[in-house]
Amino acid sequence: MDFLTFMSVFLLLISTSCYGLSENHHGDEEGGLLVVAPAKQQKEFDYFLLALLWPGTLCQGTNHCCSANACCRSNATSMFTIHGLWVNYNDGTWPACCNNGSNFDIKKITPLLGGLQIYWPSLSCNLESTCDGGKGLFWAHEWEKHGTCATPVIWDEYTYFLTTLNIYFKYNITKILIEEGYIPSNSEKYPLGGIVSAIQNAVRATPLLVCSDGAVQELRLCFCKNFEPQDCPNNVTPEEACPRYVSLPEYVPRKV
Ligand code: U2P
Repeated sequence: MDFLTFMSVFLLLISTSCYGLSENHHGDEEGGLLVVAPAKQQKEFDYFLLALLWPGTLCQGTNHCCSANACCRSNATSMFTIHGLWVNYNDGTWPACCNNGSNFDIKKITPLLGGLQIYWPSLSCNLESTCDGGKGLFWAHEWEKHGTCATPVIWDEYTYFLTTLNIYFKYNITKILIEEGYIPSNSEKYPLGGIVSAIQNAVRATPLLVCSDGAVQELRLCFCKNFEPQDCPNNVTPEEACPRYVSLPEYVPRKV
């Protein structure tokens, strides 16, 4: 699909109201967080979730370097990077690996690779699991696990990555926080409520933050199927929950 065709589909989708498209289709979840089922049995998802990573926190755990690992880049990555565009059910579960015939093919996203390397890098040297039980790139994991379940809104790999980049650029969370005085720092702590309010004001929806040892590790934005922002359900586990005051560590390039 070329860019103009994509934008036409995108604009068509955003002209439809959020709630008109968001029906609750689930009903046979199994109580766990992960529901994996063959495509034919898969219920349609309820909402999108854009998961962003904070390298300043995640890269603190880096103990091995390689060229694929953005934690090892010499220029500081002082911005949220993309984890993935996920599709969830309203009850906190999500579908995964919905189309085994749709294995990741890097050739399909050639025009996007420059942007993906900067804004959607791997923060690890390890390969990730793929839906056929193998190992592959971070992008392969995200497309196969989450992207293949985004039908009927997103049907193909190129549109999955382009849509994710578009939403990421539209809601520039790093810029929103810096403008409100939430500057990456290895000494400051910030009120969680202040960070949430800054994003609510800019995006008009409530994000969800995930922490590790009191440091912001991930920030999630939720969207209706027409990509209008919606509040994220507060369904993080107690281990992932953020304290009332959080840190936003500065990225320190690794030398390992
Ligand atoms: O939170 C741990 C991992 O579970 C998957 N996850 C979490 C929340 C959610 O709403 N949807 C979802 O898929 C993510 O798995 P990954 O994409 O990393 O394999 C998340 O990292």
